[in-house]
Amino acid sequence: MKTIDVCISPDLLHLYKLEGKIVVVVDILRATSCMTTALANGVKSIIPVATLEECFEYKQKGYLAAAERDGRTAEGFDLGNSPFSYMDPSFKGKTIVVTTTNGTQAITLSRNASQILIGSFLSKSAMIQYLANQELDVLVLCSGWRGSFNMEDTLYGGALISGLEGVFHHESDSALMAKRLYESARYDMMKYLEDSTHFKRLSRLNSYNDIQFCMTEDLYSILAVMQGGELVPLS
Ligand code: 3SL
Repeated sequence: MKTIDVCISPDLLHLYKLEGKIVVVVDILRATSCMTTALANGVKSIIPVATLEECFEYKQKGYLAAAERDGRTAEGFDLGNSPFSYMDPSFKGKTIVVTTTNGTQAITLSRNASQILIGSFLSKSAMIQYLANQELDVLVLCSGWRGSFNMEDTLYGGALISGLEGVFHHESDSALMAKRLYESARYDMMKYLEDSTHFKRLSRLNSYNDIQFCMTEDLYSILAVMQGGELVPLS
């Protein structure tokens, strides 16, 4: 049977083999939820980059550039990391270059995977349906926060494991923990997360509505896949 595993922090990624695997990168709050939202609202593609400098170089070439550091929009860029800002109708058909504190770093680190997908609760069921029909093993890479574990990304890993029970086999403690976490939280994830670090950090930054939106399940059926350095809708 195919296997599914969860890497709870990019700092632990060296323990995993990526070659021959599908890596689902997740940064629920908020990077990968924003990417899903952008593509669902007609953005043509997203170029994820690790540094502010790279992002700024693209901006100088005329690209729309989004940059977030520590939850705030970085100075000098067109937009930050609120999912609502990616719904702007004028962005339809455009490419947006994005750098964030954790999510775009995790995407960059996944480059050796056979396929890179973007995870979010917003399209959870579409991801489960897609993965169920694939032949490759899956690794869910949680972006965490500056190398630390976080609850929301691990919850998403658990949601995939739970939804793929019987189709994928899991044997690591991180996969088991993710699944148990999701099973405890699934009926009220907002309540479950309310004491967690990034929930509190974003609430302090008046981004409670963003959290609520990012924790919404199955608003979209679109999935983002990496193709030639750009995230595009999976066809
Ligand atoms: O680190 C990231 O990738 C961001 O999603 C963090 S924040 O939610 O924008 O603060």
